[in-house]
Amino acid sequence: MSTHLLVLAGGVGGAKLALGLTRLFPPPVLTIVVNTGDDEVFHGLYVCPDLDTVMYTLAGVVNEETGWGVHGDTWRVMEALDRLGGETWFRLGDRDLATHLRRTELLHAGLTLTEATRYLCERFGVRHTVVPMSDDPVRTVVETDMGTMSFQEYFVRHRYVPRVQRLRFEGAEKAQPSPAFIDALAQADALIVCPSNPLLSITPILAIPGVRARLAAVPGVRVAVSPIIGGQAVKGPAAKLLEEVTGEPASCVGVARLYGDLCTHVVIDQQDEERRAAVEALGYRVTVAQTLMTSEEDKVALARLVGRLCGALP
Ligand code: FO1
Repeated sequence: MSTHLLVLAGGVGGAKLALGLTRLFPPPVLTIVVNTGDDEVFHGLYVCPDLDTVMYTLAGVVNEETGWGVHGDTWRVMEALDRLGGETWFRLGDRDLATHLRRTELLHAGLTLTEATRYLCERFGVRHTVVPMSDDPVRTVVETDMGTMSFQEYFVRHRYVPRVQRLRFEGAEKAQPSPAFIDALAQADALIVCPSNPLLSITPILAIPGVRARLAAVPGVRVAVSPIIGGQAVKGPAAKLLEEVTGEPASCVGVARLYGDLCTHVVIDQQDEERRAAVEALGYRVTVAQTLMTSEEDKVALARLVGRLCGALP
């Protein structure tokens, strides 16, 4: 039986599987490591979209419609800012702003991002370990046919319309994994790569020196859930981006190829049954399942399947 599961997550898809896992495993079993390449400073505030998406989802306060931000949030600050001629293309809700204010205060007081995240999670009643991939700044920079831009400019301001030529993870070469990530790399009996955008959410984590090799050395099962279903992304630019960067039509086969030696198992959706043999040909054990997570039961069901594959559940 596995006792420690290392979970890699990015935005909305990652948060959903993470929620399912937290329903099945007590806090000491899981370390949820989250991408911080999307982080950006807005209005002087330190915003961590993926960490917050996971935290809000586990706390049960996420806006289910968007997958990010706080349920029932209001926009009075954005409205006022707009009247004052401030930049409002990145929409920060009033309650969400409190998170960024507090995080920024804590960081200015000298806490690391790991410590600030632990503090915020405690305040939101999240008992499981949610940690940034690194306490050092790593920024995803997107080189496109419309110029080089920050991740959020590409994703939100330009609605991922620009054609991506290359992704860079600035600062990654000097970054260290966060302390809890280092511990989990040493202790984990299995690895779970959530159905997050492989290029935007998982590759930044893998870009930290030594991480990819140490993940590939996690004993036992290392399972990735494909976020591409029937050639399409459930949400966001994953399919478009995979096509632009790899030059191939997006599919679970492309996702599996990208993960290479990182994983031993891949979970693909039942709509992709016909691609099973192609993924197996890459050397993976393949499980076909319903991977679309709409209800809480779906999230728990997928988490149970992944937990069983890892040998952590009977
Ligand atoms: N996504 C949008 O499409 N538009 C927004 O205005 C926006 C604001 C925002 C504010 C806080 C936050 O934590 C996330 C926010 N997101 C927004 C989502 C964010 O861009 C993405 O979730 C990730 O960075 C991709 O994983």
